[in-house]
Amino acid sequence: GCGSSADRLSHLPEAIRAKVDNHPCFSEDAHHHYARMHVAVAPACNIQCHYCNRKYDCSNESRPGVVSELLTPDRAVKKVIAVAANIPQMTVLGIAGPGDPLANPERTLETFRQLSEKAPDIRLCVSTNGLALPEVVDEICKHNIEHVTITINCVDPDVGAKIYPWIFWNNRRVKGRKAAEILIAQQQKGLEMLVERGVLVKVNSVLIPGVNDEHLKEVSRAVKAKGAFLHNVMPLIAEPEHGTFYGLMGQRGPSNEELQTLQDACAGDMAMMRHCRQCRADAVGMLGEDRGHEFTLDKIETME
Ligand code: CLF
Ligand code: SF4
Repeated sequence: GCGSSADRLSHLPEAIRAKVDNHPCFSEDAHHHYARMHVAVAPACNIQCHYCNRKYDCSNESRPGVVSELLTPDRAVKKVIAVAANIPQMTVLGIAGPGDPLANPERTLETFRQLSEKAPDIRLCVSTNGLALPEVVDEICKHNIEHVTITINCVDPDVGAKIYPWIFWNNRRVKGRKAAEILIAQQQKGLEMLVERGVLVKVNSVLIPGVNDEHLKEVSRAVKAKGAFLHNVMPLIAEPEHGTFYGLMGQRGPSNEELQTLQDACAGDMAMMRHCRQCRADAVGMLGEDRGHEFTLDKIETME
């Protein structure tokens, strides 16, 4: 139903409500009052999505065609502390790229480690394609990360083979259906491990018309059954300047209507996220707002 925002959260257990009531992505209501920021510390990726253009930010969470400025963990921490001092609504720090945060475990985990010490009030959040997730779950929990997003575009390797040409796995490149099989297994395992440890998991799915549109209902059912908290179906953004869908020339993105119809079809007991803004990997501010230009490193130096 469409009750007030308080009603939307009121069915949740208190412990979960406390984790989402100021997280702008995990609670639709919170995004009117609270801000997030991202630091772009993670350049590498361990898979290839057909919809990715490596010159830009990871399209699993980001608007394609955007290049974020890469920071070292030390500089990123400096930036977070400066932004927190200037934007009191900033409650969440996310790492979402520009590549896959968990394909850069030293850089990502070092940033979290420092922040959990120096800024313990800021909630930490990370998004990933899931391939490296199972092996870092315990480390993630150690740094008090309560929110994780996994991009899951399929649970069927035949569909996956149309989305992922290859993955990098155990020091070699694996292609085709086999690659999709490994990726899917890792994503599902990571999801289970996080749920077991009480981490709230959001699943992002990129809606690719003609490739996984019909299949996403099954994805939604599967991740809900495993305990995902929220499902965020995002449109593939196919822009000419971003290059064509690498494996399928002329691939289009969905219309607003197609996106909404699918979101409605997926909506069951698990909440659907409908307020995602496909942020850049260095976004700062309320969702849909980007104040990153106010906090470039040279400006931060002069604030100190
Ligand atoms: Fe960032 Fe993502 Fe955490 Fe939010 S964004 S890592 S969950 S703090 Fe939010 Fe931006 Fe959509 Fe992501 S609106 S792209 S869902
Ligand atoms: Fe690109 Fe992100 Fe896919 Fe990696 S996970 S290939 S960065 S879209």
